[in-house]
Amino acid sequence: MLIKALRMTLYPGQADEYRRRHDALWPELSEALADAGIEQYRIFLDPHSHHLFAIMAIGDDHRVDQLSELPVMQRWWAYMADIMETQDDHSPVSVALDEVFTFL
Ligand code: RM4
Repeated sequence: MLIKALRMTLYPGQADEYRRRHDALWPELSEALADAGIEQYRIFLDPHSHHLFAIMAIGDDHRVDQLSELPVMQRWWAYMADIMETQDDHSPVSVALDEVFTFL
């Protein structure tokens, strides 16, 4: 299993709305994430910097790299673009995080 972590950025004042949208994650997107091999996906918010830290546990036989090509992923990104930093194609501005400690 692979652990992938990345940092995204929420616009100030959007924490409640971000949580509301994720509490109502589209079933079609949930299915796409699972089909791509994501076994666990957690997102933490730093309320001071507005950074979102996403941590995913991904199965060995995964297709995570293909998620960005799926229409449902693109629709979700467009839907989220008004509350978080995104690129021109609406994908979130994200920075990969380096793992520096693990306790198992
Ligand atoms: C986030 C962002 C990520 C997506 C999750 C489900 O806000 O759009 O790219 O993986 O939602």
